[in-house]
Amino acid sequence: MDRATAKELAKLLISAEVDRREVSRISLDHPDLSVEDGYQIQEQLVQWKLEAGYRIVGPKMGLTSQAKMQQMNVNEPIYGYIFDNMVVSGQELAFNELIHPKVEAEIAFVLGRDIEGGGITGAQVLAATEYVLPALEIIDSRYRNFQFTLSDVIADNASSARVFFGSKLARPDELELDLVGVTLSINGQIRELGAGAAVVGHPAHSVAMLANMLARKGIKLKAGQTILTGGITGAVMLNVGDSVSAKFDGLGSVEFRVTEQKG
Ligand code: 0L1
Ligand code: MG
Repeated sequence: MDRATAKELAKLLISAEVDRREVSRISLDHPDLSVEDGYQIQEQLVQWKLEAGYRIVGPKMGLTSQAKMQQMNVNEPIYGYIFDNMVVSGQELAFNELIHPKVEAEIAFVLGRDIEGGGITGAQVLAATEYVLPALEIIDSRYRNFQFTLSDVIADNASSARVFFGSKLARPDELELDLVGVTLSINGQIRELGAGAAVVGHPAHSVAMLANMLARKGIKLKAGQTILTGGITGAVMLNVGDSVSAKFDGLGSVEFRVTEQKG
């Protein structure tokens, strides 16, 4: 795909996000859209956000569960980026800023040292990690009815929209992260549950895969970045008025309410 087309398609996705409007998936008009094309569009989208003054908090991994990978017929997760304006402070999610948000529970890693691939292992990731913390990621595909191909969703920055971080930080060696149990409740009812192992066997393995994928492009993970490792639970559709609460063994809880607009 040429640069001008990638830039044009990135602009379409950005305007969908800004105007809070669903668009048709790109692959309908571009049936040959490849994974490489998807990342090329994503790069243009990231560039646009950086030029608009937003700052990268860190990359995120998506499609890290067996179920999601099988559904998309892939054996490697995808990545996107979380920007500073996506991190919600407080405990309210403004519905009118989004299209059709879903929530999923994740563990985030904050790096104390750079990680430069390839051949990075989970053990190397744990050694480079300053702390881990619980998170609720809000995904909000810009595509109509969350319908997309793998290349489409890569172009759309892996559906990144918002994130709530919990306040409890832990050293990665304080917990067995694959065994951390998580429940995700909406309005007091458990809707999803899982354990850290749902994320490609271990959340640190997800970061190692990310480092190795980025290394192929000459990009490294940087000290200070906060990395979302992928959904431990399935993603649940949100509605105005919902009270969301996720409990993480050993990592406390993360909670928020869905409001019509910013309070
Ligand atoms: O964070 C994620 O796993 C989302 C990846 C994109 C797929 C989706 O929007 O469901
Ligand atoms: Mg996610």
